[in-house]
Amino acid sequence: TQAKGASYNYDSNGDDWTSGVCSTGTKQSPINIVLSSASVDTSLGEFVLTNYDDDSKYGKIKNNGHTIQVDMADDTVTLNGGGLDGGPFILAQFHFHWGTSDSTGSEHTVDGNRSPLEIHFVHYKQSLGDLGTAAGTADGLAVLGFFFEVYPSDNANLDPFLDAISSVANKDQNATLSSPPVIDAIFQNVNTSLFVRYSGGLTTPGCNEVVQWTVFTEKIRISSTQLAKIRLSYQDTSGTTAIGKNYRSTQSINSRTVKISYD
Ligand code: SG4
Ligand code: ZN
Repeated sequence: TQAKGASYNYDSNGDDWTSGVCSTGTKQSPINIVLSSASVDTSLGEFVLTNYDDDSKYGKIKNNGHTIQVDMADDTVTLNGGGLDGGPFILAQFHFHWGTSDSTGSEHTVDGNRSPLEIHFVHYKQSLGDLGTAAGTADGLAVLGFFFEVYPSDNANLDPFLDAISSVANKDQNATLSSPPVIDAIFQNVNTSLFVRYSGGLTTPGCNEVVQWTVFTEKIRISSTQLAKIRLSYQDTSGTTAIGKNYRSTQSINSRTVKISYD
């Protein structure tokens, strides 16, 4: 069983929040992805991404005290293919996970290595009607995860978005996105044919085991200076305490198989 709506705090050690808040199931997320143990599946196929590049589809950017999130303005940005079960899926929002320094931050790790930043695009199965219903249904959600990597120079494509983040530094602040979001920077830099797939859950309470996870192996470049701007995001309305870290510790793989789309 899964408790819902409990408050949580990433600043503590261990499993990040009060015991009992999350499911204690066997398909929790995130995980450490061991590439050499992944099972090659060249039949997963290409993703079909519709309307991701339409800036008018992106709604407000907000600080919810746990992360920076952008909600979609409507339900017309969709994801299909890529070996996902039961598509199409509708993009609901995207958000970020980071840490207190460049050597930490992502939720998933690859061969034990943690990236400084991970972005999650949360989609729900169209046939289930809405995010809430899908979050209570097996395989109801599809989340796409992308890693960032530190690069010596700025990724200028990210600047408008980073400016928007700075305008929602405190909890409950929100703003209208006046410029293209990170989408261009991502899809110009990452080959979406190269990914891993596993069955897992939400990484925050109640950690529902309803997610078809996709994690891309190519990374998006970001400078250390740019990363520092994201860390100026606060968990309170007065801007006193930084969010700090907002990634969950990696969970046991148990008997799950991780598929990889390429040799
Ligand atoms: C973040 O806390 C988001 O703000 C949540 O979105 C999201 O929950 C949660 O992460 C878990 O998502 O891709 N990391 S994750 O597994 O999307 C949902 C909210 O709107 C249900 C609360
Ligand atoms: Zn997330």
